[in-house]
Amino acid sequence: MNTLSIAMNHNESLQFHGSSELREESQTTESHEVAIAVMGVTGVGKSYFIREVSGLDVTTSGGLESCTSVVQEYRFPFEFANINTTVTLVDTPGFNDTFRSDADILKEIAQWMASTYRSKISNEELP
Ligand SMILES: Nc1nc2c(ncn2[C@@H]2O[C@H](COP(=O)(O)OP(=O)(O)O)[C@@H](O)[C@H]2O)c(=O)[nH]1
Ligand SMILES: [Mg+2]
Repeated sequence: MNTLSIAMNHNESLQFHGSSELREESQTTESHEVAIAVMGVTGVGKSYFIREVSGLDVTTSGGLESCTSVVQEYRFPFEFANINTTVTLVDTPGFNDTFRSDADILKEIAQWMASTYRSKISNEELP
């Protein structure tokens, strides 16, 4: 699975982070799974963005109090350049959270990445 992250901020700009490996792999292999972590401070519009892009039922907050308290995956089919892909947008607890520290949130995101990577390895080892 390819991984990418999107960092959102209140200036309505999106920063995309991905390795060159991602770009090369996308062009040369049959890898049709992409996971994108969406990160940013609480209230910036992460859940709203995921709902608009995926068309899935994603709960957004009414204000600055956060409502995404754990990492959540939203998986949907997406056609890109005539290739059918499956995209997983990962809604992450916002930094500057009402109830949790940034370090705690970063730890949870890292744990999600590690477990996803481990499950990818074990899937590939299956016959
Ligand atoms: N009109 C409009 N409202 C937005 C947009 N992005 C976020 N919002 C609103 O801003 C509030 C916070 O958004 P949310 O996605 O819950 O923020 P999150 O904490 O980053 O997940 C919600 O009430 C959203 O409806 C946008 O692009 N347009
Ligand atoms: Mg949210």
